[in-house]
Amino acid sequence: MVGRSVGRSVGRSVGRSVGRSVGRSVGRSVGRSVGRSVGRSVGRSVGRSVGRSVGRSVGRSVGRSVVACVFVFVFVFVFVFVFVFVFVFVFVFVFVFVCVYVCVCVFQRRVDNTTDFYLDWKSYKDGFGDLTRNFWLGNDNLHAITAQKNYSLRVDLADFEGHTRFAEYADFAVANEDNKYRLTVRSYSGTAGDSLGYHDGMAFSTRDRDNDRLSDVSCAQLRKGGWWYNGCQYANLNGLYLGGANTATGEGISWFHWHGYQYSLKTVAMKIRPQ
Ligand SMILES: [Ca+2]
Repeated sequence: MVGRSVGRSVGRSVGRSVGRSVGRSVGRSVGRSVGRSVGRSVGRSVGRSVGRSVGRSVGRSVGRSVVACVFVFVFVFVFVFVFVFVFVFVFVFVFVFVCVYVCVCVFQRRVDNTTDFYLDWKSYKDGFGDLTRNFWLGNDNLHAITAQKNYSLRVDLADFEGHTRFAEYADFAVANEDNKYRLTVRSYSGTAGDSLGYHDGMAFSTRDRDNDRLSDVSCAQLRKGGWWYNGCQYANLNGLYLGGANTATGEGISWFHWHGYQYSLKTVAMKIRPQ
């Protein structure tokens, strides 16, 4: 009896102990496995969801920023373009209007060497420079103005020794581009001598358009200007700014009947007045 009782007691004790141990072990193992699996699954799901959400949000934000930048850039560009266009248009319109209907119009001026006048046909066609200093108003503008009515021309010259001279021509006109901006300049009077009359009837020439009377050379290239060259010139008011006496014969801003070919004048202004 005692043996059975002890055997049962030991058996139960051992069985419980083993059962608990095995149960705990299996429970932990299964728990960990299930926990990891569920954790991974939930983690992936939540990660994807959060990633998509953040990605969309960031994408939308960046997209909006890019669109805003492009919009601002286009707006500023259009604004600046329109502003400059309107400003230039109004300025030139007022200038030409004043020239045609009001008073004296300066269409060429030289005061220093800061502006290059050895330019091409297109530059002389459209005009260039700074209207407050050195400039050429443009051959199209010159034609548009002088085609309205009769104009006279006055040329004011100054040298580096403080002397001034002038030349006036009662008739002055410039033809259109189809006629190569041909010059009409007649009826001289003044103190500088008639150096421009030699150019009456001449077409305009530039470094890239040779319309002078010499077949073997380009006077514009030879004399470094844009002008109504004949064969070649007595006046070269769009020549190089060489600052007084020089050895570059005829390349400077020269007026032959006052200082000859080897003197580049200090200041020059060409003006027209409606008659
Ligand atoms: Ca030629």
